[in-house]
Amino acid sequence: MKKRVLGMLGVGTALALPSTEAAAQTSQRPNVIFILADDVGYGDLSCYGEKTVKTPNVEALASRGIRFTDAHAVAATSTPSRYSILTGEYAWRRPDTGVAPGDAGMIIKPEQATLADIFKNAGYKTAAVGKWHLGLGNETGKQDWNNLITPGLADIGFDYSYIMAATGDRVPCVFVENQRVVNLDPNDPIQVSYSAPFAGEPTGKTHPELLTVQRPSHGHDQAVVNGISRIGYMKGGRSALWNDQYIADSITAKAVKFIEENSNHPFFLYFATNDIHVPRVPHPRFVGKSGMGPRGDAILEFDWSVGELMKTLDKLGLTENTIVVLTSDNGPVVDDGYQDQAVELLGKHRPWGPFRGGKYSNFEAGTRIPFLISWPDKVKKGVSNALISQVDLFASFANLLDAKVDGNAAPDSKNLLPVLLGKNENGREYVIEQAGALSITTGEWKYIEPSNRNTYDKYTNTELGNSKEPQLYKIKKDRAEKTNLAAQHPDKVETLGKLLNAEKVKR
Ligand code: NG6
Ligand code: CA
Repeated sequence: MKKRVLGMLGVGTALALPSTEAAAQTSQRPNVIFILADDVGYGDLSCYGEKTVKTPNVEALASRGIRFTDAHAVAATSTPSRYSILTGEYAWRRPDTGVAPGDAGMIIKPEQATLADIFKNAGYKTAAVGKWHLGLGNETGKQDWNNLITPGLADIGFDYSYIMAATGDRVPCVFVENQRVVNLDPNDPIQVSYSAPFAGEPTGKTHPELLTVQRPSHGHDQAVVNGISRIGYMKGGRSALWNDQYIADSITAKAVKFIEENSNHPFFLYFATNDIHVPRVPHPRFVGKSGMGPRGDAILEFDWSVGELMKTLDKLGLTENTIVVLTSDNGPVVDDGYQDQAVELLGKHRPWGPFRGGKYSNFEAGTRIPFLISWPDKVKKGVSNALISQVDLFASFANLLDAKVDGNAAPDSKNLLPVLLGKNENGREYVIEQAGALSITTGEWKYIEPSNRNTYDKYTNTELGNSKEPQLYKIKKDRAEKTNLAAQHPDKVETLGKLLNAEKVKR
C-alpha cells in the first residue's frame, strides 16, 4: 500500500537545484531530537520546581528554551502515548493500542504515515534509539527473533534503529539494531512466549532464589534475566542479553554516534530512554547518588543521557540549529512492580507535582507531563502556559518542514508550530486524554466521562480517576482535582461531554 505522505513542498524545489546549492539549503534545516523519557512525572525534574533531585542538564535545556506548563500526553501509559506521537492519531480510536507485550506485531502499519516519514521525505536522516513498545513484525507471537524481523522500523520511516522491543520488564531482553538482534549466537537461538513457560527454564515464581538483583512486588514473576524476573517467557539468546546497568550507556552511545555521523546532514533522532521505567537498575556511578534509591538514581541517569546529547551537539557546533524536544510518555508511578525501595525512600519528593493521580490515571498527573523545547537560533526562552498535546507534534513538524500531508494522515494532530516556537500562547481549544476512560480539558475546565472501571489500583497505589458519576474540575485553579463541580455546572458537563462524543464519532 502507498504511504499517505504525499511529498514535500520545499524538497521538490531543493532537488531541482544544482547539488551543492541543494546541499547548502538542506544543511540549513534544523536537526530535531525528541527525547522521550519513560514515566518521568511533572514533579520529577528540577526545572519544574522539584527540590529533592537535581537534574542540571534538563535544567540547562529548559533555561535556553521554552518550558510548557500545560502539555499533555495522549495516554497515561506508554504504547498508546507513543502511538499518538508518531502517527498524530488518538490511540483510543484503535482498539489494539493498549500496553503491548514484547512479542506484539507492529501496531503502526507500514502504510501509515509517521512523524519519521515526514522527516525522511524532507531529506533528513532518521533514527529511533531506545525503548520502542509499538510491536515488531507482522503478527503477534510470530516473529523470528533470529533473523531479520520484518516489517520493522525501516518500513515506517526510520533509516536507523537501535531499540528495546518493548520495555525493560518485558522479554526479549535484547537490543534490536536495524531489525536484527544484536550479538546473537546462531547456536543459541531466541524463543519468546507470552502464553506458556519453556520446559526446564526457571521463572521468578518457581525459582525466587535466582532473583539476586531485584524481586517483584507485584507481577513480573516470569522469565529470569540478569537476576530479575520479567513479564513473558524467553529461552536462549544468552550472548545477546542486555546488561540492565548499561542500558542508558548503550542507547546514549548509539544516539551520540548517530548525531556524529550526521553532523553534516539534517537529522531526526527519536531518543526514547528506558529511564525511569522499571526495573530501575541504573549504572553503579549513579547508585546512591539521589538518596532516593533506584527511582531517584534513574532520574539522575536520565539527566546524564540528556547531558551527553547536548555535549555532543555543542562539540559539533550543532546546538544553535538543533531543535530539542524533551517530554515523557506518561505520568509517574512509584511502585510499578519491583521491590526497589521507591516508596520507602521517596521522602518529600512529589513525582506528580501539584496534580492528583499518576501513571494509569484519568486524574491530571497521568497525562500532564513535562515538555521542553529548545532551538537557540529561533526560539526565545521562557515559559508557556499554552494548552498543547503530544499528538500535535506531527502536524507542527510537518508545517515546519513544509510537508504536504494527505488528508487522512495524522487526523488528530493540529499545527501548533507558532505555539511551540513561543510566538504566541494560542494553544488548543481542548485536549483529550485516555486512561481507560476519556477526559477532555480546555485548560480551564476538565471533564472525566463516567466509567465503571476501578477507582483505585492497590498495587501501584494509584487513584485511577474513574467514577460512575461525571466529574468536572476547574483544573486551572483546582490542580489537585479536589472538588467535583459536575452537579453545580450541568451546562459545562453537557458542553464538554458533547465535544468529547463528537470527537469519538469523527472519521
Ligand atoms: C504494567 C506493568 C508495569 C509496566 C506497565 C507498562 C505489571 C504488574 N505491571 O502491566 O510494570 O510495565 O505495564 O508501563 O506487570 S508503560 O510505561 O510501558 O506503559
Ligand atoms: Ca511509560
